[in-house]
Amino acid sequence: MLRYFTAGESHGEALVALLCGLPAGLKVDQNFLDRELWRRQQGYGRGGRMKIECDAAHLISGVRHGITIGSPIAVLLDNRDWKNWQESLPVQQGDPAKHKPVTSPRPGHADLAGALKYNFPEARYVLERASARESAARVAIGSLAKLFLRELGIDVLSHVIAVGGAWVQGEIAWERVAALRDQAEVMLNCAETESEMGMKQEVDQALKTGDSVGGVFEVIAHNVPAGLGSYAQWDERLDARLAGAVMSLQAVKAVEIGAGIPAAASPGSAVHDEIGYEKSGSHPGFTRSRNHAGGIEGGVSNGQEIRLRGYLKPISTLRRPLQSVDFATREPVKAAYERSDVCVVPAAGVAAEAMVALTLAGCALDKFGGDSMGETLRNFQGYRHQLETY
Ligand code: EPS
Repeated sequence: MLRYFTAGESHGEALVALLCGLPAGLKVDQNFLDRELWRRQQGYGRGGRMKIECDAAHLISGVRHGITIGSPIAVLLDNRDWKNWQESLPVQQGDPAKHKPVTSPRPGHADLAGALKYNFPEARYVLERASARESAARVAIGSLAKLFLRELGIDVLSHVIAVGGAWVQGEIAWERVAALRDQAEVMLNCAETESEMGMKQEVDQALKTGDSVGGVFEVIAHNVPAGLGSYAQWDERLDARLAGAVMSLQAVKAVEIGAGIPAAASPGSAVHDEIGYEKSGSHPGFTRSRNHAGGIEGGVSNGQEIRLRGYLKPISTLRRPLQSVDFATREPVKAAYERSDVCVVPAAGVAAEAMVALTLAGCALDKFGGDSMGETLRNFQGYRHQLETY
């Protein structure tokens, strides 16, 4: 069973992630981990914080001599910004005059709900943990899940299909999304140049007006075999597990699998993916006319590409703040403003890749088991053989 946790506050000393259940003997490529962390930090519309941070995964347990050893993996990510917060957010009591309370909650942020829940008089502690900074820790362990999935031939990537009102039209093929992975500079991680320029204009407009802008990313899991997940019990359904995993990311307000949203308004004949069979050729097997199901039917992967989309609300910290109330006086005031991002859709896509990879790795380990990679791969090959000779 694959289990994971994260800890850490946005302006604390470090983020920590703990991943338990990866088999022993998986090669760990440090450069890959750090590249994934770099990818999450990119994108047009990020704020000043990304000029401070330069995320790197410090593996402190569970990996020796470049391979996993079956024990829990702990990863540490330093917050470079910590040096600017040591006096205002010390672990010990410190000097209360130097604390930085957040005195008016931002609509859309966790500020008010969190303060009410934990009975805090202001929102500092709430936003420190609710912050999307935490997603860096998920990317660190998600990249380990990706390395595991690679051994099974599975690859997971994202691309941006909308920022504000600027949308990509039609489906983007896997190869075009894969080509984005190695880009040296990331604008909006969009595979279509013209749409990306439209997206950039949406961000520019938000920058100019002191506003923020959301959008949609798509995550594709390529080469997933049929049979991950199960319809046998509600919490074993792959679509439910993926939707929950991606929805858990900061600012995601909706998750769509395949053509989920338009399908609701279409007749069944226009939605379901007709089944064929290819008898000849090097890969005989079942075929599909299209992939409206997004690679999942009945909560089980069906052998098609898994495609899911995350819908991101605009960032809730606004330079031109909305109306709020002062925590202490209850008088109307503008919501708090601290340095912030204006658009984070590409970064959220990378974090969603991590959540999809962790979910698929968990499902694969549920199915194939194994304490060592040799054992897992042997079981996996046996299952592949079963599929190929079905
Ligand atoms: C965030 C606010 C900003 C973002 C942060 C998420 O940080 P700061 O308050 O330090 O300017 O940059 O995201 C990250 C630090 C990150 O690594 O993604 C928030 O309030 O959610």
